[in-house]
Amino acid sequence: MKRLSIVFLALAAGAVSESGFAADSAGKGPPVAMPLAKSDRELPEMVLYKDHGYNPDQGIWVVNMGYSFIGAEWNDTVSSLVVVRGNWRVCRDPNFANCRSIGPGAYDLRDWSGWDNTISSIQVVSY
Ligand SMILES: [Ca+2]
Repeated sequence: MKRLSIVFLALAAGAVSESGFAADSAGKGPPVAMPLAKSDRELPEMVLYKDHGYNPDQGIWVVNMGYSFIGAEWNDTVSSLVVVRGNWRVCRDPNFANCRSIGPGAYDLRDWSGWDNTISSIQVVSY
């Protein structure tokens, strides 16, 4: 009974989601399944920026997993990104629709016609 109360209080406080994952204050969707990391390997990593030119001033988010929806705080706001590790899909619509595949590198979305401030979902493809 005591343990149940603690879980209930944690849920009520928003400290954990019902699935047991730590809740994200930005209200992003649940993590999407991806290959498990081997112990001798680092996780895939992508860094999202709201500004062009990898400027962290207006927002920076380091991600290590996919999201079928990147959340209201980040939806349609990404203007540049850096893939540190892994091959990813970045998508203009939620649920991985209208995507392009990218590998490690730095990308200013002004260079992709019509992509600035459109990304809504991201997915790790391989790493
Ligand atoms: Ca979008």
